[in-house]
Amino acid sequence: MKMTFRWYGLNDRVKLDYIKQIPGMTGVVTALYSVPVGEVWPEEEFKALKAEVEKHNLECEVIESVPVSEDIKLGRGDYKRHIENFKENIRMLGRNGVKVICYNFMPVFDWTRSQLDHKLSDGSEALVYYEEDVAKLDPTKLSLPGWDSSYKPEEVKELIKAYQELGEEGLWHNLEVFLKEIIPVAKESGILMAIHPDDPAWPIFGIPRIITTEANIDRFLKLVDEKENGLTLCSGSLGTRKENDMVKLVKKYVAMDRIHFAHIRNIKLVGDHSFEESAHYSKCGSLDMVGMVKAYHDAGYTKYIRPDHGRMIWDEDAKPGYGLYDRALGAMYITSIWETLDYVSKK
Ligand SMILES: [Mn+2]
Repeated sequence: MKMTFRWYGLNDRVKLDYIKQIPGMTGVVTALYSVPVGEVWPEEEFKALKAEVEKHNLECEVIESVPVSEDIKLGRGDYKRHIENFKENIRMLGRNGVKVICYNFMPVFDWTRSQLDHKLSDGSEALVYYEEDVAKLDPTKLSLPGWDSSYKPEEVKELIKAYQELGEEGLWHNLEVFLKEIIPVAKESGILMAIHPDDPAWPIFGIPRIITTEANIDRFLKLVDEKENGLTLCSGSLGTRKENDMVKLVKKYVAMDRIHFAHIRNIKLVGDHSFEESAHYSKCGSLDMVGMVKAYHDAGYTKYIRPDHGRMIWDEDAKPGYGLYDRALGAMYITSIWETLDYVSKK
């Protein structure tokens, strides 16, 4: 496996110099954040970003994310032009040594939480999702870090209505249209596409979400049954549903060679539709972290892993979920499990 770290570019408070100091780190996962959703990424700008990463002896082989426009997900307006632009981005990234592109197909709202600075019992702050608090939120006024914040409340209202009318099957249809266009281009470009599951893994605010369960992932993989149509298996997203047995899912999809990127993090389930993000260590949450890492290790996984969100610890002031300290601890935890498994399997 290759251990990587999400990096938000030159404006990220977490510097490449710091990331390089985490033992075992091979690369960063990044994107061009200046380009509006649906548009073509300027090649020169990407080359400059990659050169900056490589100057720090880190690789730039995974993009998270190339965003998919609402028009593509809704199959309306500019969707055809946006799909062509998405293909251009795949070709450009392939030309520049990228191996994996992460994306998601979540309508309107990216990852959603009810609070970003919930104090855990050890004094650290974590992102949490409490069902009863989410029910009280006004989705038209909601904004979380990493979301596309360019929408006005009336636009969000209109989008929510459009998705409610589209429904789950309509969303599946538009995903299939998108995949049938882009996967052949990914194949030609040497790129593995890796869809990120919906976070949390259930519909919110009455709009559909589909990359949520084992049955739905099976359906997704069959829409275009090619290796290039793969997964970013995110344990903290799929793991929000108790019935998603993460160790089983890793074993199954890694054996099919469809996991191109792994997000490994822990969460503590505190209700059927409520959870708290926790430290990576198994005992801090509900997921079997060693079981998951072992499933990758047993399969001889050579692709990309990153620790996912971290808590805010040691008075760090950073983007919620994306500070340096706790994610570095997460990376070291996973790397240490991996080394131990290497060691015992050679005995
Ligand atoms: Mn994730």
